[in-house]
Amino acid sequence: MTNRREKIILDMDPGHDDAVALMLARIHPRIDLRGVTVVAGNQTLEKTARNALNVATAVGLKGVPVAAGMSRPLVREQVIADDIHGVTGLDGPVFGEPEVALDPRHGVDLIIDLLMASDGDITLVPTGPLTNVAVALRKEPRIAERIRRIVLMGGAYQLGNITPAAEFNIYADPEAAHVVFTCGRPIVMMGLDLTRQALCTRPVVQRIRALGNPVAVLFAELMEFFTKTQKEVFGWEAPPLHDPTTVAWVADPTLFETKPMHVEVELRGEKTYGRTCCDFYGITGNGANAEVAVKLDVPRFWDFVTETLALYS
Ligand SMILES: [Ca+2]
Repeated sequence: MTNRREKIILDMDPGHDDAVALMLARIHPRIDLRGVTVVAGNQTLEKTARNALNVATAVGLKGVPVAAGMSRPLVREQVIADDIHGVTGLDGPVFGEPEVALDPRHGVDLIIDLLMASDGDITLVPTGPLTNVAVALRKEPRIAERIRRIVLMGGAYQLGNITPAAEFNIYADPEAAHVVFTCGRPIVMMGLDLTRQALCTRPVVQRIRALGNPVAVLFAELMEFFTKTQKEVFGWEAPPLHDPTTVAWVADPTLFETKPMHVEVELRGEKTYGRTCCDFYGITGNGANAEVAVKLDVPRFWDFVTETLALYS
């Protein structure tokens, strides 16, 4: 592995697991966080933007623009995940007034500006619905060739979580996901098949809380609420920590096994709207358009998260 820092834009809808993704991206020595864009998803844009500023303040984010993007999906009616993330979208901890302010630019324009000014070396890391990325691709198609790759949390080749067929981020804006999966750039997909291996158990939370720094304590507070709702809705004893797997892949892909697959988003199915149809066995003969994560090295992943959060003082 080289020592090169990977430039990323984190596009998120915080969200408990998005918050942890930002904690990792802000401080990991292999990650060079160039911008944070916010999208409606787990909650309305007003709330996800506020949450992004709260977490940005908590992790001491400085000199990195945070911009609010799309407030609605492209075609479908809006769906949110307040059953999982609460009324604020980040229920649990109590935040003061944020010290980080929103960049005046629209999130879509921030994505376009950063990519057009780059040497094609920025990885997009979306951890919410793909509305911002899709609109950026349509508004300025020249960005496509400048995207190094897209490492996203979304979809599933097995079971969904918002419907039996679909995962929340894709279901919340299937048409946007279609734009992204057909954009022609390399995609790494962290679907539910992978993220359900990243179960944030009580010993994991205790180990991280014991780090004692304010970010580690915030992690523990977030996970206490997240554990409760994931148990109520899905019966999980420990919640899957979906979004941080994206940042972990960028920092250390050896934590994961991936499999090339052709991924297509279902846009017309009555019961399957928003499903990522992943051609696991290559039966369509369509070439792969994504590396789909299939296996997580669980102990090393939690070491990665713990060691990264230990970098905070
Ligand atoms: Ca998210």
